[in-house]
Amino acid sequence: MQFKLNVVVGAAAILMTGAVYAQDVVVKIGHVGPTSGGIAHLGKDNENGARMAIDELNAKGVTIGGKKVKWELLAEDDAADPKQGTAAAQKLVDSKVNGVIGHLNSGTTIPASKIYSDAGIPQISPSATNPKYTRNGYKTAFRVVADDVHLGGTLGKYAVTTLKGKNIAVIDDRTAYGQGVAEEFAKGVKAAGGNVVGREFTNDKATDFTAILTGLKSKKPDVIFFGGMDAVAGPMLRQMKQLGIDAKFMGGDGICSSELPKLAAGTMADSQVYCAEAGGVDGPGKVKLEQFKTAFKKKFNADVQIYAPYVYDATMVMADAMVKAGSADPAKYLPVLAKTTGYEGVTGTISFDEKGDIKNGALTLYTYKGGARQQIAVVR
Ligand code: ABU
Repeated sequence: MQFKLNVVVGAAAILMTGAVYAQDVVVKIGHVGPTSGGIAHLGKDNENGARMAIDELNAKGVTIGGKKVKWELLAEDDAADPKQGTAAAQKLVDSKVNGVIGHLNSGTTIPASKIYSDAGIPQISPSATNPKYTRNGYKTAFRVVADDVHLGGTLGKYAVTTLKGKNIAVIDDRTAYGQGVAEEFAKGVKAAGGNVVGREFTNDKATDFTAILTGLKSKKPDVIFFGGMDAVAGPMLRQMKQLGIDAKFMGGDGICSSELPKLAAGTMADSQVYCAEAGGVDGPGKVKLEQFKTAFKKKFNADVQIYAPYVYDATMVMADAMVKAGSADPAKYLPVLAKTTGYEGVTGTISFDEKGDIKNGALTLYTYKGGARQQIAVVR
């Protein structure tokens, strides 16, 4: 006769089934993003990307050092607020997570990275693009997307050489991401011989842009770039329409979501908006990304917004390093994670450089037609 007994001792669960004896280890992966506030739809998208990876790892029955692993997701909300971001980071450190995926915003990711570094806990951001994140010398900080230098510079050049922008205006939301990407965009415009005719700013919670847009209208911009997120870009597009400004509208990855047409309440003209995701894959590798998007839709009954595939890859890269190291102890798998080379994810090939940045990061340019995001090209 068989008997079954579960004994839980600390983080290890011992399962005895007759003559079979197996020991499970519990690996805790922290995830942080804004699941409340104006960009909660992006935070939930990220969290679902992590959940997808964790569920798959559990279904596969992954072993580390010969022991079957039970993967746990500890999801925290930072509301895109730097203070809540550091509080969430400290909570995860206190919970003894083995690694962290997040945060979503550069403004939360950068201050939180010190807390993870002090605790020796590896952190991979799937979406924070401000270059400073990986330039503080923290060995625990990684990202799987390109940075704002690449993103803003490429979009600045595109505005001048492809969109033929003559009078280009720049607005940002004064966040670590928005201001940074806007500055890189302006540099890219100037390097390509373009003309920045207006430079304005708002904040990441603003809803009324009438004064800024009215001021810019007199400068007759043919392109307006916004450094910020889709929740602000949507109302800005609505107000551009109300004020009769028919300029092209550009932004970085923060506006490049599936949700943007809804946030703009149907006021976007076809091929009016151009943006870029700070990653991407082309050619045969794209099949895996499409399969991911289909599976994601089936599981969560929602389209991918922007970053979910990057969160999925970040989680899988972290798990892969633990498996290769034969340990989920941060001190043991961190050196293996840092040496990640040629990991084939759904978002392309992931290799880290000495700073923790992705090597040879791609960008995917998009426009919107018929209320849907349409890919233009993947560029490096
Ligand atoms: N990369 C765009 C959104 C996230 C950030 O704040 O960097």
